[in-house]
Amino acid sequence: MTKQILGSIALALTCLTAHHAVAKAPDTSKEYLVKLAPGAVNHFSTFSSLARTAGKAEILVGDWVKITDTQGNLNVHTLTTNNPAVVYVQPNYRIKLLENYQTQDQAVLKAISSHLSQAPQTTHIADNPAIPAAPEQSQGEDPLFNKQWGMIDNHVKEAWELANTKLLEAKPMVVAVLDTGVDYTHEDLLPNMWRNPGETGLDAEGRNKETNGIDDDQNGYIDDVVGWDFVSNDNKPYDLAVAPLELLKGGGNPGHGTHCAGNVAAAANNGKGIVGVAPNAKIMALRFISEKGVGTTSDVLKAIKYAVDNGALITSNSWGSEGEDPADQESNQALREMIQYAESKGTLFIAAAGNGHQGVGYNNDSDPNPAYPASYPYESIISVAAINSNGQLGSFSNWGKNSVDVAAPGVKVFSTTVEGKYSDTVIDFLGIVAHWDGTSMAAPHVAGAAALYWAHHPEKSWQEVKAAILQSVTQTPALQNKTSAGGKLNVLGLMQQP
Ligand SMILES: [Ca+2]
Ligand SMILES: [Ca+2]
Ligand SMILES: [Ca+2]
Repeated sequence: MTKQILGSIALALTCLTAHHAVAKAPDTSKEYLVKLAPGAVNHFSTFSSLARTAGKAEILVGDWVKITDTQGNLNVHTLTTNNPAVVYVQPNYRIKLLENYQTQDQAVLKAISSHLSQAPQTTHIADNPAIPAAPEQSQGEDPLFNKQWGMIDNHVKEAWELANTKLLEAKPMVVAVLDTGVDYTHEDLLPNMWRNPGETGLDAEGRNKETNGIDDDQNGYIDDVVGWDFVSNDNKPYDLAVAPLELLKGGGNPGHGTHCAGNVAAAANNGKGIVGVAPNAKIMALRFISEKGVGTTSDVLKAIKYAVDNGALITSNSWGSEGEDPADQESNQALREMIQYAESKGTLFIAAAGNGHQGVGYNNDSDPNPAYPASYPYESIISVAAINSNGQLGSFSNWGKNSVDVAAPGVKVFSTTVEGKYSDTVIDFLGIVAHWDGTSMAAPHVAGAAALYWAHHPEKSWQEVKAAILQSVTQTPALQNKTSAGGKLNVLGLMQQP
């Protein structure tokens, strides 16, 4: 069997395996997101009449409600005509991971079956572990730093030197990683997990707020210490992953969120593992994509709202909205409004530019073929393409002179992986090798860079932070007509900006 890089053919696989994915993923075909007139959410008669027609109604965020058609007789028309308070109706669009490692190669599938019958693979799915206490600070070189070509290329250590004294005193920036969850027990991530100040310490009766079963900060979430799991609706946003063979057979989550989180803010100089671009930042773990690699718009709305309302000024978004109609400017109106809400609160939205266009050929130019959410026309979005260690665009990476802003390391990226490990390889099995390749890997580098610079310049606005990132890029011919900034992320250059 010839070796192949599966990451680069993920696009074709997505296309071929669409019907399998539908069978395994949550069925959102009977779900609608409905926007009501201002205040109508609080009118019991409006809401109960909607619930009566539909079967099930859930208040989401703002004026948006999720309607589940349990009786099978609803459509956009019936929802709007029978309810004068309804302003807008849309599908509950599915959200997916940008990378897919599922194969349709019959020879490979046969080899997997044979292997599984001899040595059954357990998946990594386990009960969510408890959230450990924040550890004592340890010191020492990070032994795996030399495997992080992206950090070396960006001269992150020299960049930290420029800011050292000031950064030690700076208030840590909170970066929300909206993804499959994070292995918050990982030795190199645990020290930099966000600890919700409203849910730590002791309550009036001397109990630990982290575990007292009370929503101490009254934000609507009980004991939300490091973030929230919007899939299971609990306080343990652990990154449930599937084993490599299961990935090849059925797709799913390879531990995506944990890999992304490491490049944002893995602990530095702690004698362990790797470093993130912003080792002074804190990671807020918001899980809305399940172990199947799929999530919903309704859950990401709640996750973005949580991030913004609980102190994250930067969100890292390595995911795509599926099935939107580029010709319809309002297609996923609910998601658009939530990103505008985040912008109105002064938040930067860092988005992976996307890997190819959902199986439609190999035209990766996002200008004529927008990929969402990266291509939405909001200023607070920074859309990120992926480059390899030679500064060339990854063959899978989207680009766009007007619609993609900057490129960052996204081919064979080394980072933290689930169960306390580190790797640049997702699958190395039966002669098949797939590395951690993707614009998903590139976006967290930019999220980390934004956090590092912003902590150094807390007086700056999101507009100024974005401008500094784009102005400081290393210009290269390869990226000249492929990104609006014409170059690749340059963390050292960014920290030299005023
Ligand atoms: Ca709470
Ligand atoms: Ca509590
Ligand atoms: Ca480390």
